[in-house]
Parts: sequence; structure tokens; C-alpha cells
Amino acid sequence: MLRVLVLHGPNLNLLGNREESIYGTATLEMIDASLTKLGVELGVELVIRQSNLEGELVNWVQEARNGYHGIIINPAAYTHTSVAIRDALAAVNLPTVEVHLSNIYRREEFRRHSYISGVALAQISGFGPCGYLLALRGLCEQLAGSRAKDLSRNS
Ligand code: CA2
Repeated sequence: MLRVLVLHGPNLNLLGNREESIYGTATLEMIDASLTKLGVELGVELVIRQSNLEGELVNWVQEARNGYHGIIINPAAYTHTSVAIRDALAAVNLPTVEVHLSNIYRREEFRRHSYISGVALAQISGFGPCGYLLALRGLCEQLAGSRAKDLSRNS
């Protein structure tokens, strides 16, 4: 069974309570519930975590080496600052989809640069909570494709 790690960065635990005009009204619990439902439909095991701490996110990315096939991450503000998260993702070298609720390229200048995108398989930005579902579908397609190639190579 495919296993995917979903990581939410700082302040995303506040979703649905403030800044609704930018991030919408869905809470993180609602986003996680819809991801979990899609995971069941797709037959993928999901582990979902949120942290406000950069080092904790780095530790979880490193741990993904043990038994995960891919990562979905919204690094939130660390997107624009964290060489540490980028280095951890590069080190584990798992297919990673970077998700943003808002379109970061339509916002303030400092949000238009991502340290993460250069080590990600793909970035989804601006679709709100739906972006996480698109990320899971896209990642699963990609992982299924790589598995099929491996099987035909080894047969
Ligand atoms: O659009 C996104 O998903 C972001 O990753 C969200 C981050 C922001 O720093 C990035 O530039 C883009 C912020 C997440 C904080 O979310 C809040 C939710 C409610 C109230 C306050 C913050």
C-alpha cells in the first residue's frame, strides 16, 4: 500500500478562524478529513501532521525515509525562509508536492519566492483546500506510474 506523509506548517492550525478572505472558511480539521476520505478512496495510507516549529517539520521530513512513498507539504511561511526544510526534502529525495491555499504569486513580493519548489515534483498554489486533493491525486498517479515502470523493468 502507498504511504504518503502530509505536513502542514506554522499557523495553519488557525485556518477557518481568521483571515478568511485570503485562506477561506475551511478549518484544518475539515481539510484533513477530506484528504483522509480521498486517501481511503484511492487506497493510500495517509499520515497527517501540523507544526509551528521548523525543526519538527525537518525531523518529520527526515523520518519519511522510513516507509513513505511521497510527501505533500504546505510549509506556510517557511516556504519563503527555510533552507533547512528544503535541504531535508532534497536529502530524503521522495516525490514531494508543495501546496499553497492562496496563489503566492499574486501576493506580497516576499511570498513570491519558494525555497521548496526547486526540490518539489510539483507546486499547487491558489486552489484553496482543493489544492491538497489535487496534490494527492497527482502524487498517486505519479507513484503508480513509477511502480508500473519498476515492475516492467524487473520482469
Ligand atoms: O497560501 C498558503 O497556503 C500559505 O502557505 C499560507 C501561509 C503563508 O505564509 C504563505 O505565504 C502561503 C500562512 C498560513 C497561515 O494561515 C493563517 C490562517 C488563519 C489565520 C492566520 C494565518
